[in-house]
Amino acid sequence: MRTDQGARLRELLRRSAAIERLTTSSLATSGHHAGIKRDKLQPGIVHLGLGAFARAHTAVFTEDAMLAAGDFEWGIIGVTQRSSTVARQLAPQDGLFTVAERGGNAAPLRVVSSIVDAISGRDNPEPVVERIAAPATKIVTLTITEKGYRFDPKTRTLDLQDPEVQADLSGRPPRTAIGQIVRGLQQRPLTGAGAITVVSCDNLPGNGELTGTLVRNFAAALPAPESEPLLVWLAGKATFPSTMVDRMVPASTPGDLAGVERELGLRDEAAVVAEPFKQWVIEDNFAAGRPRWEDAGAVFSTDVAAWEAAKLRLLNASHSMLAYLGLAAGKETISDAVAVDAFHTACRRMMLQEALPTITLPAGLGGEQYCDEVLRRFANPALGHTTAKVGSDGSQKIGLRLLPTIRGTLDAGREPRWAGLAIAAWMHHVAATLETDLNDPLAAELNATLPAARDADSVVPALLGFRPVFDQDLAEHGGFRNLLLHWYRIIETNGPDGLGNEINHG
Ligand code: CS2
Repeated sequence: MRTDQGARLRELLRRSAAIERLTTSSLATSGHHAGIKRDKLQPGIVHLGLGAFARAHTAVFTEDAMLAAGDFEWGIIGVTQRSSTVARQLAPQDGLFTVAERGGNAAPLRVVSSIVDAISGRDNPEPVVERIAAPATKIVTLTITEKGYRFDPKTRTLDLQDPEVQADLSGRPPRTAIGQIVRGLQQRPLTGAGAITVVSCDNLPGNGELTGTLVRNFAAALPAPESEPLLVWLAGKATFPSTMVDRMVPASTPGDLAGVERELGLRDEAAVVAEPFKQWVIEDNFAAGRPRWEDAGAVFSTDVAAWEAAKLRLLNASHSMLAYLGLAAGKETISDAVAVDAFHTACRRMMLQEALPTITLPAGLGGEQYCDEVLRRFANPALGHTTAKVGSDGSQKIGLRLLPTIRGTLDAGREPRWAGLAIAAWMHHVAATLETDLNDPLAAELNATLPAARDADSVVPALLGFRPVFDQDLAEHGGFRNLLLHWYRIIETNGPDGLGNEINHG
């Protein structure tokens, strides 16, 4: 047995020593090819937040747009935020990486070539500021996740008490995304650079308007001699269109990288896997030109707010719901969770009976059809999207995804039975997960809020008092509290089967 393992390990080492790393030159001899030749590509976009989503979505749309239009001035300078890993992975690969689609109708594997440079924003903030200030840069795009904005969701303003924001305001090389943007924009009049567009691609309602507000909040908090000219410049030279982005992109696993290696014949440390579906709805408000993303399938719309509300309250809300129900039932992936009939039913009812009545759908979006499509996408067994990943950062997500539906349903005099189940499942996840294991930027605060006892009567009122998520009105709503207690008790005492029975009984 041990000899077998040793032989396998030696074989693996032999093969990985022989396998070349993905680079422009190794790719040229591999039989595969990248879309755009490196010497043609000029940088035009700085992208903050170079996670798997950005690589499988924004970088792909931008490469397709450049190829379709033959306009190669929109190369992307990617900036990693909290960790430098992706910058380190892409550097020896000339910025090249693979996108492997998983599921029915998957396209063949492709190597994406729209990233011209990758910088670690944490370790090298000055070059990030320089790149944003550079005349060649016409657009800054962002996928920094909800927590990256460092804002107060109730007032939708920058959290000026956040120590990182304060440190950036005090003049250190900026490490927050908003700080990097503002310090870069502040330099643009000095570098002779003109107008610029800042495009948020995160799951936040009114993400463009919000980003504009946060940028102005940061600028206004600088000393007057700096803030006054900057605010005038921003008003005339910067736009902040809203967008709705959609593609399910799990974190790549060692198995994913090995699969890509087998198919590509080269080692790609930055490969990403994604579902075949992708969508981008963008408000057409660009101050200094843009790629022809419409040639790559993006839709320009004057109704992005409606698209975003539909996506957040239908797709993202049920994604979170499945994550927490799945975690309570020991399901590792979203596809395993949605395969539980009762969970599928609960999700569908939450969308159809509760979320849909609270939103005005954009023209061209059929409500029921969209919900069924979303459930089908969740069921993709090849994706491996983990409940742990989707369930991370709950304190940042549930207020945006589930609470508008709950408030709307309560205001209409009805019980938000299914959205309430999702909140109870989140509470259960928080209470059942020790602070060190809870993947949430407010893990310490949540833990401090929890009483020692973990029963429904202790946990539900305590977490309802957690003000970063629930406002006082909702926390004091007796019907809502009883609903959470009801579901929490069932999750806690009846286990997954009991929960399934209760859901099936309506
Ligand atoms: C997910 C999203 O992790 C999560 O919170 O709900 O990342 C989701 O996969 C995307 O928004 C799909 O477009």
